[in-house]
Amino acid sequence: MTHGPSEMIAVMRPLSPSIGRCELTHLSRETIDVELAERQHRLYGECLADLGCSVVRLHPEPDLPDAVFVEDAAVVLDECAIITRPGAKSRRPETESVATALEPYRYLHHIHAPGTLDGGDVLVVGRNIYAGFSSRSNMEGIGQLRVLTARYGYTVTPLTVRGCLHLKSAVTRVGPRLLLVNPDWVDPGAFGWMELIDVDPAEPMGANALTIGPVVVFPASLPRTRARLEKRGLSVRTVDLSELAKAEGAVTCCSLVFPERPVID
Ligand code: CIR
Repeated sequence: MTHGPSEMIAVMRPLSPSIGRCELTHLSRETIDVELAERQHRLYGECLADLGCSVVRLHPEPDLPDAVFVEDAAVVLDECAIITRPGAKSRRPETESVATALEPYRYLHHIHAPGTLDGGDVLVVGRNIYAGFSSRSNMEGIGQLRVLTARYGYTVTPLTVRGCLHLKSAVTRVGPRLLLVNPDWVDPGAFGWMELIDVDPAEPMGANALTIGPVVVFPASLPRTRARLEKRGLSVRTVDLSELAKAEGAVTCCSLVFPERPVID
């Protein structure tokens, strides 16, 4: 693992050559061009570095097809990190090395069986945590998340997601109290006190955006929703993750981005 002096950390993992055997829930299997996927993933990492992140690279896990999607293995809060227990059994061995990488920065908590939780189902907005009740995250896992985070003053609201893999396929944060949402996949009424931008109806995948400081990292393939973000005055950086999209991956899932705050004994 290597990282420089910057104060934002982005944990990433190299793409596994076995990605063609990834978990799929809503898409039919298509051939993934591993070389192109690697190039796109490298440019994504360069984009994060350019935005001021120190990239911490985990060791490769060539036999874990979905290991590049590090977001699902942990939830990093200011006070601690929660190591998840992914809903897909094939993904559970991914968490150990993510825990090792996060240990220098945060006190660690763990989700235990029979709970399941994918990081992609956890949206943090200030002290509000929204947790997707999905095919990957169950109420036991969400309940454990609630207990673990209550001591730090967070409230956890479970939300049912429909038609998509994770809560963050349906909604992400693009500003302090501004959300980008696909109202077909999650009930927008749940976010009553926040401002919402709807995805363009022609781009249902458009609700997944990665916000780093004042910049929104967004897929190049979704220009209509991008135009909506820009119209709102947001600064957008586009990345092309078309090959990882075939594995149901998007911009948030390839990194864990958080402020560096070493654990002090
Ligand atoms: C999976 O089904 O678990 C992977 N193929 C895709 C995971 C994407 N993760 C995310 O959006 N947080």
